[in-house]
Amino acid sequence: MTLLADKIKNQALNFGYEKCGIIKISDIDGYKEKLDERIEHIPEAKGFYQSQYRFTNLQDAYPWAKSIVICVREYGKYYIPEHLKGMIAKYYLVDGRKDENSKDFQDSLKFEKYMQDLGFRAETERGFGLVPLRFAAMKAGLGIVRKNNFFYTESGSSVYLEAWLIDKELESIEIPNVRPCSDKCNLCMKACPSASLSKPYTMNPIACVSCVTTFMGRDMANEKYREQIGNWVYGCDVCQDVCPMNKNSWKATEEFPNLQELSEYISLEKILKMDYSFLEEVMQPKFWYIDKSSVWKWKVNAINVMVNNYKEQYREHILYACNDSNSKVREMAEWAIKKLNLQ
Ligand code: B12
Ligand code: SF4
Ligand code: SF4
Repeated sequence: MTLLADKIKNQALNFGYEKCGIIKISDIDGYKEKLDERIEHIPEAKGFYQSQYRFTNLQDAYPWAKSIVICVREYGKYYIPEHLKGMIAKYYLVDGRKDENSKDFQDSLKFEKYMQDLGFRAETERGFGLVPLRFAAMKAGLGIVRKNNFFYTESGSSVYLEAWLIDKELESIEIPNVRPCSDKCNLCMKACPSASLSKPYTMNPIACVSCVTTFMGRDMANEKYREQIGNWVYGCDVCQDVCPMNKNSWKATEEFPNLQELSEYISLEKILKMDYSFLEEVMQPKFWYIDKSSVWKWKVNAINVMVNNYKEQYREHILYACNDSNSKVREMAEWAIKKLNLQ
């Protein structure tokens, strides 16, 4: 490791990252093979994964870039409101990628500026990223990928990844110090509600509850995995929550900005009564996987959970949703009434 690579890594740790590595841009070449392999195993996911091929030609897309700085940051340090567990995936509740109030976001900006002040060109994208993040983190030796496809460090899988393309040739690679999955363990696969995780190291994004409740799910009443969604309104944590390698890894020692206040506005019943201005202006910027024009999905997803686990107290709320201003919500509510025989 050069002195400069060492300096960057140390600065990342000073800014709160758990780990930081640097790989050559050409180290990412093997990702195409992994993506092709995924599509070969799960042919129905071909359409979904088409856009991921943007990660396979980084040298053409960014001819100035020489290396990738890849960082790991823990989010298992945050307190999660009890009533939202099992309903909204934990990562999305404490997602600092675009939240200007979060220290994670501020530190990311500071770290980027630090690299730029060193005289580098350093670029990232604080959404889905510019590079295949798990692959880059594996190549940098910062941890390992487990059978549930998640990237783990010593702190488990409640870590997210961030990367910058830089125009300087540098390298900083570690040797991971994490025990692999035991040959016998299949707890994550057994627990996956929709069999998206049917085999080790692969998954079907179209069947994944996390995808169905965010990007997809435009016709929930006829959704193939509707019942398997269970109680999830947005995202899914099952294959991580059951993993023994995550046991006791959630520390909950810090508050994520504004989460406690916001959580008081969220429950299945409250979602059905939410104003569209609240959904668009407060919920959407935080939970940005559902775009502004699709915020009706929150209500449809909430009705689906009410149907999957019906309680008498939901009746009036489902009836109320029959008068929602959005036709998708009205249709879902009417479908629920028939399905549950409420009238
Ligand atoms: C597309 C995407 C999705 C899609 C599809 C997921 C998928 N697994 O392909 C959907 C919408 C379903 C999704 C959902 C979620 N996502 Co997502 N997603 C991404 C994204 C943008 C690209 C992933 C991708 O390229 N997939 C294609 C496959 C082929 O590549 P891969 O999974 O990255 O890596 C595999 C290969 O590299 C392979 N591999 C490489 N080398 C080797 C070597 C060996 C020996 C083996 C065995 C395997 C192997 O193993 C990896 C895992 O299979 C990344 C961000 C990014 N820029 O990378 C986030 C990312 C993967 N998502 C993330 C998260 C947290 C989630 C959710 C947990 C959120 C939630 N709680 O609901 C869910 C969980 C669903 C799930 N089971 O994956 C995190 C994962 C962090 C971590 N610790 O691993 C990432 C890295 C975002 C981030 N900034 O941190 N996601
Ligand atoms: S996130 Fe949920 S649905 Fe998706 S693979 Fe994991 S357990 Fe299965
Ligand atoms: S549940 Fe078992 S097989 Fe799955 S990732 Fe965890 S240790 Fe590996």
